[in-house]
Amino acid sequence: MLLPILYSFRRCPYAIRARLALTHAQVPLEIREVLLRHKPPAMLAISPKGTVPVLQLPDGQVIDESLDIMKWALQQADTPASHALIARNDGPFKALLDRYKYPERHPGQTAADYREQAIELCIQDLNRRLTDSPCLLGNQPGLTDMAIAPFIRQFAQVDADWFASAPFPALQIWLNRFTESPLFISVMAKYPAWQEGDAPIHFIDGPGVYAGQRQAPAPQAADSAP
Ligand SMILES: N[C@@H](CCC(=O)N[C@@H](CS)C(=O)NCC(=O)O)C(=O)O
Repeated sequence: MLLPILYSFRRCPYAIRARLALTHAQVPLEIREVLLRHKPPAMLAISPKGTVPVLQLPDGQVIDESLDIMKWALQQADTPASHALIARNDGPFKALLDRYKYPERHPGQTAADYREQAIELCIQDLNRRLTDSPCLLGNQPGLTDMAIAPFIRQFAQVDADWFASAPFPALQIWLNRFTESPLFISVMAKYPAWQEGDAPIHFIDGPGVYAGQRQAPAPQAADSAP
């Protein structure tokens, strides 16, 4: 059976959210782990912009934006509320996150300055929303939580001690619940980089999240995805 193929990079927050949605929806697929410094020609041939994730469907259709992959997997359009939160995350918050992670690439302000701006823009508001309900748009985690959580995880990891003692209890609980969930743990399994001619690795192999080849995820070190 021809399966969709997902070009992915384990630590990339965009690829993480695509894998979350595909796994949540139990879409059987083949996963190809990509080294960003050696992108496979097969991937560049179908998506010359060269970002991961890229999903290639058996009919040849290519979806190369993580949010579009999520919407395809969940067969769901985002609501206006969800759209606003995700746009803020992917736009100005991601820009501040990059500055907070790599202040040396953005001289002029300190990491603490960038962190403060991220708090005012986004972190405070997410914490307030999560004080009102356990997930961003209600009681159940959905597209919005899956789209945003990988980026808040990176924000928390920049200075884990600081984050653990920061005054955002509802956000901390939400993030812990997310990173400890079987869904998140399953999508963080490690795979060797894919090379042309490799036997397919079935990421989701029929019903059930835990495919045969899946290795137990390694303990998390601080990630430094781009
Ligand atoms: N808007 C894209 C962004 C994807 C993206 O920027 N992915 C990064 C990895 S986290 C990437 O592939 N960068 C290309 C590179 O580093 O060469 C999406 O949502 O899918």
